[in-house]
Amino acid sequence: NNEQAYLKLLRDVLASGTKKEDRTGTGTISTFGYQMRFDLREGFPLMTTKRVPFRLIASELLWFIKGDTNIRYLLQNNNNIWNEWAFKRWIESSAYTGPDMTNFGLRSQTDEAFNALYEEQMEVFKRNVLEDDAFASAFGELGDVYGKQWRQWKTTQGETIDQLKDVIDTIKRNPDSRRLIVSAWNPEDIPTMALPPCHTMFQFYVADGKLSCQLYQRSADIFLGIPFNIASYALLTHMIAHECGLEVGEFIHTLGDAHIYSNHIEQIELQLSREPFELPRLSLNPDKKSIFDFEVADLKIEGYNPHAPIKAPVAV
Ligand code: UFP
Repeated sequence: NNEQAYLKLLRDVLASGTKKEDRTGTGTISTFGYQMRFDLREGFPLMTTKRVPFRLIASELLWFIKGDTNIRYLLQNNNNIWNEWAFKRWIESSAYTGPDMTNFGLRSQTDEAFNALYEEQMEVFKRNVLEDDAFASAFGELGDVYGKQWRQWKTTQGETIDQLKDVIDTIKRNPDSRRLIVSAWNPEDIPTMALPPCHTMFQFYVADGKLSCQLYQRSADIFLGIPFNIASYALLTHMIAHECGLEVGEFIHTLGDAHIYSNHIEQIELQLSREPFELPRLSLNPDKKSIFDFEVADLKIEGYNPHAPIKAPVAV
């Protein structure tokens, strides 16, 4: 089934990846250039060899689709996946007066006393973003990340381009187009992003009444990031197919620097020792016609009975 493509990626990079240092100081095993194909009609590619939290994937995708770049919406949906990136900007700013949080990602994993301090500061940070409007606009903001580029790409003429709406309109009007592209990679805006986009650009393709999507991802944390990214783009493809009256085709995932962090190896061995179960199905609220109207409750996963979750430290 579809999950095998991902399990093969884990095995391939473990077997033939090269040791490579990285920005976070963690160390990786890495390969360059890799492709997986998922036939979306076979089931929804939410991995079953470890539990992957669909709720977080759904709220993050809706946040992108809204064009939102502030973590407040995510926190309101009890979604903490972007916190570290915003937190980093706060502790590096002159407004921060708490204890030294330099290099918190690595230190919180090895130093228990530091970790307690870090968790306390993170709680303060989250509370401020949720409750204080001025703080939220200053430090909940991640800069010109995905939502901004998808929905409000700045032009040199001082206007904005809604790439997502435009691509959906073109799929409806001219499905044979070979220009069905959304790009999040905006070189001018990279310096003002908390994290330069990992999922860099995607293209749609319509044939035989089916909508396919290919994503180019420049950098891929194979254990923690990729299962999220696969489910997220599979969900986006389903939602756009739903709006355009098309069936779903394939999701094709093309990776640039595909890496396994050195502190994820044991977790991967555990995952590879497990047998995959049947993939779940996605159900979209049929009363919602436009992807811009969907809310978290309109996106449901059915028949998801995975193995237990596997925890691993995230490299920041
Ligand atoms: N990463 C992903 N998927 C994502 C995301 C981040 O795999 O959706 F936002 C990982 C890739 C890499 C790190 O390990 O986050 C980003 O670091 P860098 O910018 O140095 O590539």
